[in-house]
Amino acid sequence: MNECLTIGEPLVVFAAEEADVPLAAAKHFTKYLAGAELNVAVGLSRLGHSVEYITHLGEDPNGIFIRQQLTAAGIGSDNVTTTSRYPTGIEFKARVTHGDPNTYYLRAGSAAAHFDPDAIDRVDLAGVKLAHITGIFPAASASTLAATKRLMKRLITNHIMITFDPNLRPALWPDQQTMTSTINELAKSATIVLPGAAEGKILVGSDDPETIAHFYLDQSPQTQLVIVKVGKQGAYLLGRDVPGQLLPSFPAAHIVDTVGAGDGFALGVISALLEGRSPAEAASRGNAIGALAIQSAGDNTGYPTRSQLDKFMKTSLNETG
Ligand code: KDG
Repeated sequence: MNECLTIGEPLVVFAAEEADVPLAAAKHFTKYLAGAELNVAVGLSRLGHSVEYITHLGEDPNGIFIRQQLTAAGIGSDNVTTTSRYPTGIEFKARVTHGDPNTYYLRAGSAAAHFDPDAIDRVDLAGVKLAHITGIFPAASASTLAATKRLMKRLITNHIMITFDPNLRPALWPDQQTMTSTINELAKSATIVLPGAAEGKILVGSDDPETIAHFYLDQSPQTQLVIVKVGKQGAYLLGRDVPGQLLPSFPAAHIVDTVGAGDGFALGVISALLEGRSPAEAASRGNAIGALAIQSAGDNTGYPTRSQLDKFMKTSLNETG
């Protein structure tokens, strides 16, 4: 089995070429692979880590595209099942020169949303060191929520580290209260929680990083570390044995597209931890990959190779002293 595992809904994203026009007016699109957890898997594999992806794909051209991309990226797909009954999810993404782009999804009732929770019992966990879970997959349907809970239970029983990114998608939840209580409940099973400060405002009632970190550490003995993404300021880190500290962000030469930055952050944290780095080094690498992610149009196309990462971190740290 691979050293890392993740479960999620893969998407084909059509990213508009024309900048600063509404999606309705865009005529030219480039096709990319997307999906928060899959973005992390793509980045881990690019950095030389072995990773397994669990999902359910439609037997349609988009499902075929995703499978080809998984193979090309070297991601383990023994736990990728298919169905001819439901379609693979699709996302359309606008292009903007400032801020976050509008997105439009065709994912309700997708193949991934019909993931069978019983499939979790067949996942081989031997050798898995870390599993990455986000709040997107459990939002897709009752069965994906059940599957996520079942997987987290198995991971805890097998003493496997869990990183959890709330990745709030309000449109996928029936209401904000359900979203908040379910996400916070899932976070209780995580070893490391990776919320954004703006998400903290919704989930915890405060965007103060220290308050958010204390909330997640206090609510569960399972949680050892919280790293709060604080946008341009970087990331705030607090753990049971780790004093609170703010790790500064890395400069981005230019911003092309902000989507995928949060997954890039998770990728940096996870890859560094798998390599035995300290929590502070992990958060710093998260900041670095977040900065690289926003310099590229695809959701995961900006994630670095090992040499690109080393060069970027060295150059940026030298520049900032
Ligand atoms: O975090 C990036 C993701 O938002 C993107 O790749 C698509 O999974 C996706 C989603 O739900 O938005």
